[in-house]
Amino acid sequence: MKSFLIVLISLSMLQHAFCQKPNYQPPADFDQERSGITKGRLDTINYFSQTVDTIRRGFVYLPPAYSETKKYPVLYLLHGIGGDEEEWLRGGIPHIILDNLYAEKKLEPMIVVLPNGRAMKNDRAMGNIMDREKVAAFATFEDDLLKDLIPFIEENYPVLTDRENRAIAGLSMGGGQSLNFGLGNLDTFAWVGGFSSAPNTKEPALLVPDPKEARELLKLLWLSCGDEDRLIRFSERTHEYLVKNDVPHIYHIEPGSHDFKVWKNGLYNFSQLLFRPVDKGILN
Ligand code: FER
Repeated sequence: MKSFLIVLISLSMLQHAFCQKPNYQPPADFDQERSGITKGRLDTINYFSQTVDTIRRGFVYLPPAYSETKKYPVLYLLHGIGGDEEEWLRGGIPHIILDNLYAEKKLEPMIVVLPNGRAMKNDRAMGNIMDREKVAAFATFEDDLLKDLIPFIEENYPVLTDRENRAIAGLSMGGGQSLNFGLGNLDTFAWVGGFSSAPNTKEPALLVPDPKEARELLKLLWLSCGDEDRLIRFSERTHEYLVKNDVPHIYHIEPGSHDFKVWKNGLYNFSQLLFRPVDKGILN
């Protein structure tokens, strides 16, 4: 009887160990618009940027059952080099993915901000998007975000303003920005996600100069990429450094290239982890 119990307990522990790592596979209909569910609301915002000295446009997605008498955590969600503040809405349909997650009660209510990450007067994704000046504007966005956009959101929406209630994530160029700005400002962000992060990602030792601080302050650091993405080494080298320096994170490589299939899946999975206790068993 005793050995039977020991076998039973060992088996359940083994199963527990194997079950902890999710496979991050979304259900087939995760991005299909559903009828009969309560939808969130999409606002257009226009905020004055001292950094760029102009009025800048963005979007805010409010959760279903949004109430001004509550206070919400905030996710800043950033686009890529070929996009602007509309890129996620056009290709990544975060409003639909998140509406569906809310309907299934799989998401902490949060406000999602979709800014334009090319912080310059003409921030349209036109002409040569690889122009030095335009690429540099993605770095300038750090100041716009911290000094102009975040204060605007905090003045105009009912949001929680501590670091543990602020997340940043993005795709490609926006993934690099999220890693650079998130890890570079741990007093502001506790949740950081990079989907297929681009060459603008700082090299690991500059990105995480103080692994102990990162270990202590980060709630969650998520890195994902498609296995056929030509930019995979920017995620890979970051992951290797984090492993070597013992900074817990999620490193998820999935079949795919540099496209919205991977980014939508990144949002689907990363968003569900936000603003709630993280099971240490899923971390690298
Ligand atoms: C580069 C290749 C790709 C680069 C940026 C990207 C700044 C960004 C891609 C994207 O955002 O989709 O050499 O340099």
